[in-house]
Amino acid sequence: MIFADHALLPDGWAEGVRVIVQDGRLSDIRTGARAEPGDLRVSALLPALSNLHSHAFQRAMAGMTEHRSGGQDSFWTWRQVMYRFLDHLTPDQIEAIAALAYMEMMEAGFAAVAEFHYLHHQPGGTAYDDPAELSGRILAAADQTGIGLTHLPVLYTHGGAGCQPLSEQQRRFGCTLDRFAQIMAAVAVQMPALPADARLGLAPHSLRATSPDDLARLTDLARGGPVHIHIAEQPREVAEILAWLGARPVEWLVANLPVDAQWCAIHATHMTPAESRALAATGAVAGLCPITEANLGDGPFDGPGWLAAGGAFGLGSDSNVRISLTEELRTLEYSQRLRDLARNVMLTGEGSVGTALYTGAARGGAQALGRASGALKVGLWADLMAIDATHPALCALPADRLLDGLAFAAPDGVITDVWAAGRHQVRGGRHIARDQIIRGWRQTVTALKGLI
Ligand code: NGQ
Ligand code: ZN
Repeated sequence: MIFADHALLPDGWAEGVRVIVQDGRLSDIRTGARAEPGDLRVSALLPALSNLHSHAFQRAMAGMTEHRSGGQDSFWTWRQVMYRFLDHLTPDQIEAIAALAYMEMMEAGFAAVAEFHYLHHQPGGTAYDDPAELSGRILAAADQTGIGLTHLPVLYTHGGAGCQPLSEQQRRFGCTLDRFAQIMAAVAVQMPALPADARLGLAPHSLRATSPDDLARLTDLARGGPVHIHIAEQPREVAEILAWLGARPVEWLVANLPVDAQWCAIHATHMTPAESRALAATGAVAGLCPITEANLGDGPFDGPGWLAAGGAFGLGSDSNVRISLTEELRTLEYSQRLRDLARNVMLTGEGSVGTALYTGAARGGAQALGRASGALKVGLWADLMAIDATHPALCALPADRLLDGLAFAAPDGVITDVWAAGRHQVRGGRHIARDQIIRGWRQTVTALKGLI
C-alpha cells in the first residue's frame, strides 16, 4: 500500500491517492483517500518511465571521449574510439558496468530499460561457448538491480552501407542470421529466470549494418515482440543509404518493412517532413536520446513536425554518458528552442510542457518496450516514481506545474522512490544494492582506466 499526497492519474493530478500493488501490478487506486497505518507515504507519485535505448557498456567510456587529438572529431571518430574500448571488455566487466548503469537509471527515475545489445562474441569474433554468454550478463545485471528489462539482441551482419564486410573490430558484433537465431534461442531459455515483466525483442542494428535480405528474414523471428532499429542519425548515413538503396533511410524503411506500433525508430533525426508523416502514421515510436544526440553531434529532432503528425516518442539514454531523466527531458525541449528561437515547443495546444514531455515519454517508452506500464492504471505493472514536492526546488509550484519544475528546475535529488513492477528498489533516493554495485564498479574501472 502506498499513500501519495498527490498522484498523476491518466486524467490529471489527484490528491490523497491510495495505491495497492499486488503481484507487481496496480490492483487498486483510490483518490480522496486517507493514509492508513502501515501505508508507505510519499509526496507525489508518478508513473515511472521506461528508458527505451541503452548500450550499457558505454557507461564506462563516459568522460573518455571528450578529448580532441588532431582533426575535427565527429560521430565517426567517436565510434572508432568506442570500438577500441571494446577490444578490452570481458564478460565480468560488462556485467559490472551494466549493473552500475541500471542502478543509476533507477535512481534517475527509470523503472525499465530496453538494452540494444550487439556485443555477442569475444574481441576478434571468436564465439563464447554459450552463444548467450554476454546477453546472460545483461540479464544478470537486470536481476541484480531489479530494473524491468526488455532485452533486444542485435543483428549485425555488415560493416557499412552496401554490404561492406565487417571490420576486424566489428567482428565482436557480427552474426549470420542462423547464428543470430541460435543466440535468440539461447536467450529465450534464460529469460524465465527473470521476473515476469521482462521481455525479449530484437533489433537489426541499422540499415548500414544489415541488408534488405537480412531484414526481410529477421522480421519473422520477431514474433510480435518489440523491434528496434537505429535510423537516420547522421547526414553521412542518409547520403550512403540514398546512394545504395535509392531512398533515404526512413523513406526506405517505411516502404519496405512491415513497420508498425511494435517498432521503435531510434534517433530518426534526419527526416524530411514527408518521412516524418509516413513514419508517424505507422504507429512506431521515435526513440529520442537527447543527451547522446547532443554529445555525438547528431542534430536536433523535428519535434514540432512529429507531434503535428501525431507521432509517438520516448526517451533513451543510449551512450549513457550521463544518466539523468530530468536532463533528457530538458535537453529535448532545449534542442528545439535553440533551433526554432522559440519557447514551449514540445507540445500541441496549450498547457504544461513538462507534463506533455513526461506523459508522452511514459506512454511511448512503455510502447517501445512492449511493457504494460506508462500510466497509473489498474492492471498495469506498478512502475512508479515518487518525487518530493516539498523540496525547496518544487514547493512553490502547484501540482499541475510540478513536472515543469522537475524537467527544468529541480535537481535529480527530488526523486525519492522508484518501483519496477512493484519492486521497491530506490528508497530515499538510493538504490537498495548501491554499495555492492559501486564496489563491483570500482574494481572494474580500475582495470579500464586510461585504456582509450
Ligand atoms: C552504437 N551508437 O551502436 O553504439 C551506435 C554507434 C553505429 C549510436 N548510434 C555505432 N548512437 O551507429 O554504427
Ligand atoms: Zn544506439
